[in-house]
Amino acid sequence: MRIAAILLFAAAAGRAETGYDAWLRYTPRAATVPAAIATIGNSPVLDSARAELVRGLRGITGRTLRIESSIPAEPAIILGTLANLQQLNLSATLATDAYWIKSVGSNIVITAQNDRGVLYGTFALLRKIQLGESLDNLDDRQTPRSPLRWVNQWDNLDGTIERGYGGRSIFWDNLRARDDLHRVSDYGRLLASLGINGCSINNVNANPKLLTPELIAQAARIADAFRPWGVQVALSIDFGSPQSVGGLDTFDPLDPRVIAWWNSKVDELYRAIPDLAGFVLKADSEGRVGPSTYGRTHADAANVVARALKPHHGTIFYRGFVYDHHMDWNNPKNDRARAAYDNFKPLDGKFDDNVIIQIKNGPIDFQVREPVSPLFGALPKTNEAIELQVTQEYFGQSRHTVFLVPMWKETLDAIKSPLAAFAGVANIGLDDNWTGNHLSQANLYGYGRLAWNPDLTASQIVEEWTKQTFGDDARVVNTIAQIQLTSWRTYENYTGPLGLQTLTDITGNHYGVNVEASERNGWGQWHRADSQGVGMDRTVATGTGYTGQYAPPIARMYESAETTPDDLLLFFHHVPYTHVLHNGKTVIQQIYDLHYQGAEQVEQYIRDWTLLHGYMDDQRFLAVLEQLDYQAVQADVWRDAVNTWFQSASGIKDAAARPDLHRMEAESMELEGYTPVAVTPPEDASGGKAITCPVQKCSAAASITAPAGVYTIRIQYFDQNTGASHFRAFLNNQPLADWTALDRLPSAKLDSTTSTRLSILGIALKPGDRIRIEGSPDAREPAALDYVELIPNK
Ligand code: GCW
Repeated sequence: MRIAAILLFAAAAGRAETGYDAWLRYTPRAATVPAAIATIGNSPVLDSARAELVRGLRGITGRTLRIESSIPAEPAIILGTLANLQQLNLSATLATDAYWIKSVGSNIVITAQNDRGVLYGTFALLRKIQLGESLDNLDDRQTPRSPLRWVNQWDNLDGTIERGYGGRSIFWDNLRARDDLHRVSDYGRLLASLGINGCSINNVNANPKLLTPELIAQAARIADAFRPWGVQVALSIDFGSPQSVGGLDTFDPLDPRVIAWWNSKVDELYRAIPDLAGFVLKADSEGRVGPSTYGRTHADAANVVARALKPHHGTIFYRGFVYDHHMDWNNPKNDRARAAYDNFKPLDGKFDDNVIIQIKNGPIDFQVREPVSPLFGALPKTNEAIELQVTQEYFGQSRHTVFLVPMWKETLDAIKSPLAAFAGVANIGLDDNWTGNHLSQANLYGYGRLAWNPDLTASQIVEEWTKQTFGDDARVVNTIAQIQLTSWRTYENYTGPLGLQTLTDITGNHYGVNVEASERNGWGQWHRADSQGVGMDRTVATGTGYTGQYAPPIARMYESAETTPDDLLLFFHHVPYTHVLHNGKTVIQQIYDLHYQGAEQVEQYIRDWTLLHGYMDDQRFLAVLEQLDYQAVQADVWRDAVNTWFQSASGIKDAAARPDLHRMEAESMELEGYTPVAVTPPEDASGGKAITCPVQKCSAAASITAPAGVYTIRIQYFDQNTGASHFRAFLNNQPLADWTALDRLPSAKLDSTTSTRLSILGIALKPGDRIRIEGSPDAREPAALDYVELIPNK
């Protein structure tokens, strides 16, 4: 929270702008297009295409297209499948969902092999217009690289979303589909604009009830809402269903009764949802049941379901995310990264042709940086899908701006084998702007664009997205592109550089810092940092042997610390803190420096963003400013916590000179009522301590010793989710600020997750001035304070 900035800009707030339209805003611009539209053929999907074109061009040109049902004499935009446009003598062979936009005389023809392709072509034409591309002599044929491009919702039937940060589910509430499903249709439109053709509508940690008749009927309503946008519904299933909802005494995939049960259940589903796309299955993973119960293989499990789907042309995505989360951490040969390959490699060739193995981009679990999963390309006789996580579980959970496309690009560029499908764990919910943060919409956009064409570059994608979402003023486009394109590196710098993985609370909320949370437990996200060194030895020579899962040239590169890129050094090697990196710095100094650099980069984003005031609606401008401001605070918290932890573990001091922050620890101030408490883990609070107020009102005061000057006063406090404490700050007894701690931060504890601050800008101070803070607890939140810091104005 940044007091002066918010007040300054709030005064100028204008038209309400929620961000609901995402990248489909269709704002006015010059465009010369025919005045009529002719749609040849009839279907709900073609109706959507026509309606979208009318809506889009009305927004862009201010004119409403005249609607024709046959090709008129005057110029028109003509929509129809190749089969329906035979009179135009267009000869082409187009794959399913591919489209062709072609100038024919003064007409613009949008055609495809199927209606959905026509819809995709329509969105593509509107995108071209919004990007200001020329419409002369159009001849653009686009074919999606993979036939199946899905999003996975991790939505629970009660309306919560696992790892969802954009609000509650748009699909479910209270064990039913929502009564009002208009958000589902609107989401279908967003997905169609990207060429996404499938959506699994419930969490992979699946509630087996979904396969009961009552809920199948609910799922059918969702499928109806999506259908006009060409998005086919899929379901996440629980492998124990034959027993838990089917009433059998077994779910053994080779038992004839189980086989019969799946067959009849799938037939029942297709009666309710004739275009059901298929299933997603998480089995034998993180407590989900699977074939191992009966000593069967993943192929046995996948195939029993695949064979039931086969007559209906359905597909099963079987997740490769299978590992033991009770691994003995004392055994240095144990390695979670090996799991997917070890489990699936021996089964290559055993899966039916409508099974797709869905593999996360990296071998662990959506960490801030991982190498590419060695399973890609290792199953030449099996269909593979890549699973990308659009929702920012380990990436600041929509409170931090992290544009994931550059990371996905590195992975996709490294995968040389064909991908049968894309699966993206979506980041949307009921929030007005869908994703909880305006800039996080770009991740959904980028996922969809890459699923269609993985050769697009990150810059192309961010530029397209920005122009459509925020307009094409050069300052806006350059600033936003620059922030987005560097944001992954920035986040990595202040969370877990050098291949450490995200140093977050692995057993908790996956949000705040907790360097040791990954160790001494069975989850296997170990970095093995101790007093001597850091990193996981995954080499064949002395470690877990993981590097041997890669093809020889890659295996050789990772086998030696010398040839492993610094970004992944600690993922593959255990080294002393004094190990020298390719850039000449020691590992420990690099950890310190990158954390400072990352935090400073976020400060720079704020300065850059501030210059966009007036270049967009105030509502989105302010929302992003506030979000970046909060991110900067969290980046400092991360920086201080990680650096403190490594300093105490390694015993090696940070060699760089850091700016004097004039920090006053709360526990060293003059306290009335407030009591010092130890914070766990200690690195989460400055000096390892905070102060809490056990009574109705407490205060902490101190005299300033910093030289006279103008400062930003930062008050670092804790905002738990157990109440809304009230604070007041005074300078020489004059009121300075007054605020309530009611941000939505995902923790009830005093820790890095709840550590936040208020900044008061531009205050003239001189030695001897007194700062006093009053805190009043609320419910179970004790108005805790960490420190007060004075930042001199530059
Ligand atoms: O990253 C982990 C998440 C779980 C998730 C699991 C998975 C749906 O923390 O919340 O469960 O991955 O991908 O199955």
